[in-house]
Amino acid sequence: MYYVLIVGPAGSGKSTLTSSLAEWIESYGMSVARVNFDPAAETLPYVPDVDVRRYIKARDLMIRKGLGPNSALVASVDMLANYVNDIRREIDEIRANYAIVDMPGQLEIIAFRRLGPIIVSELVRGYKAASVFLVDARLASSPSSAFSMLLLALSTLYRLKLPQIIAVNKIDLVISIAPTRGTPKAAMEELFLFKILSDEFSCMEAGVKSMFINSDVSVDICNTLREVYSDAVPISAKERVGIDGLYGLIQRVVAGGENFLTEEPGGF
Ligand SMILES: Nc1nc2c(ncn2[C@@H]2O[C@H](COP(=O)(O)OP(=O)(O)OP(=O)(O)O)[C@@H](O)[C@H]2O)c(=O)[nH]1
Ligand SMILES: [Mg+2]
Repeated sequence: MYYVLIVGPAGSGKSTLTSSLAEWIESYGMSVARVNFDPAAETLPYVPDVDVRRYIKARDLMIRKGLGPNSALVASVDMLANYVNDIRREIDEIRANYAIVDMPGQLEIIAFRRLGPIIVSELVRGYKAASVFLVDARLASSPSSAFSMLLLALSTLYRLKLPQIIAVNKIDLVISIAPTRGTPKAAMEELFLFKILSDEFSCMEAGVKSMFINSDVSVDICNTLREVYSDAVPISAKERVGIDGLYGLIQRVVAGGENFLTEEPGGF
């Protein structure tokens, strides 16, 4: 089994992608465990096979302890540390080819608080795992937001220490994805984030365009980002566009590009 953790800022499309990626993988004959790891989720666009709300619900903590929504989520993720082994066991029992984990809405709680990375490493211990970091396409178009999203992804990488794939989601909101009028490829030409990572575009130009910070600093950051990230993949989780490209990258990271079923027939 391979773990794929879907992370990203609030509202970036993690739950929607969990649903569409799982369906895509299943349509190719592989099995998937859909794991809701968000104790604050109210409704989900998929039926979870494993659901952390069975152990902790943020809403219950709000009522029982009189907490606000943010502190209830913080407390509930901290409390999940006590249940990681149970959750792992539940996932193991499904014996799926992939476990897709829909991480909590607030990135900060899983990536930047003390227990988040400990919970994540315990969850995936012993398995190959990758994370997909989602960026909303509307935050990938201007230089300042594109730099800040890539730096957020980088700081998440530092904390979670899992191979990371950057997916720019909701491209349907910034480009036409109608088959006759454009493809996900077109997103790459329109969105600055792809230019930062593309060797066809000079970091010099990226630096000048970001203006606010000393341009030498931006050029250095651009070069550093290119050393860490060779690519990003444009997708629309909602319209199910680009999921094949995303799966290809996931497969490359966790299975060295080999199709899962041909590599490990038993699923384990
Ligand atoms: N247009 C468009 N909307 C999308 C896409 N993916 C997700 N959305 C919408 O964005 C909103 C948030 O999507 P979710 O999947 O709930 O995002 P999330 O990251 O799980 O949200 P939280 O868990 O609350 O942080 C919903 O209204 C989705 O329908 C997409 O590819 N295109
Ligand atoms: Mg969600």
